[in-house]
Amino acid sequence: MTLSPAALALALASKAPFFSRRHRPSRKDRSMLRLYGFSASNYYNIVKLALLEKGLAFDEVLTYTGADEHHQPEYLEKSPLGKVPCLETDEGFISESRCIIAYLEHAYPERPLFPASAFARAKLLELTQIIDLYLELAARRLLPNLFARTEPPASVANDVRQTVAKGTRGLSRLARFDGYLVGDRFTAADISAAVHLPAVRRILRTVLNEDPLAEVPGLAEYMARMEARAMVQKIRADRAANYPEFIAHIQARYARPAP
Ligand SMILES: N[C@@H](CCC(=O)N[C@@H](CS)C(=O)NCC(=O)O)C(=O)O
Repeated sequence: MTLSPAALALALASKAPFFSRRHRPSRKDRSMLRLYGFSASNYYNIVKLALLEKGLAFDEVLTYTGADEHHQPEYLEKSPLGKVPCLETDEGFISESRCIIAYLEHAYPERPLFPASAFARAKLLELTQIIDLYLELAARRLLPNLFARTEPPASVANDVRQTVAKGTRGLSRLARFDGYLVGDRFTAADISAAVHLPAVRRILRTVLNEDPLAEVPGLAEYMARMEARAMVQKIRADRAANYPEFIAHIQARYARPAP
């Protein structure tokens, strides 16, 4: 990398608002949807995969993390915690991936991502919540170590290990891996698994050299079926293309000043 971190941060910051990619499936648009974030982010990809699987037209607005009072403060008007993803609709902005998916499901009921029955829907949410809270959020604690290639403190490593072990047991009890995770068609549960589980495994393998999810019977075959889906392949390709720029952003935005 030849640019200084400060120059890079500036380049990325000034590029973000103008960079926009358009997805226009054949169906006529009813409204404008713009997705803010970046393709290396798994939470961004939860919403992106939902939009793609539902066949909705949307624009992507490249936006990185790290917004605060001094850096891209206008983004906080869209996403109050400065997190990605954020969806712009005709009525305003929504952050938090689950809330965005809930909105999409109500506003665009065609190609549903949730089962019809209230109970089945709640069971699906129970499963995605286990993936979010006990697998993804736990593994995420090791991201600083992944990026900095450092060892986590033993207490953090142990906490993560225990939470992921608990989440893995819960996932095994609740999900079926012989078809789709819930019911007999692709749902938001499959989106959660297809996007978050590879991220969790990558983080744990790289930082702790462990992969508890590898021991879940049927998961490998299930993941292979998910990987074969055209829209999953699209988010994988977009993630790979965005990853180097995302890493440059991390280095520029979060690098500690020299002591
Ligand atoms: N609960 C949020 C999590 C989103 C999230 O953590 N996104 C990451 C990128 S993958 C982010 O914006 N991190 C920056 C931050 O937390 O300030 C959601 O479901 O959308």
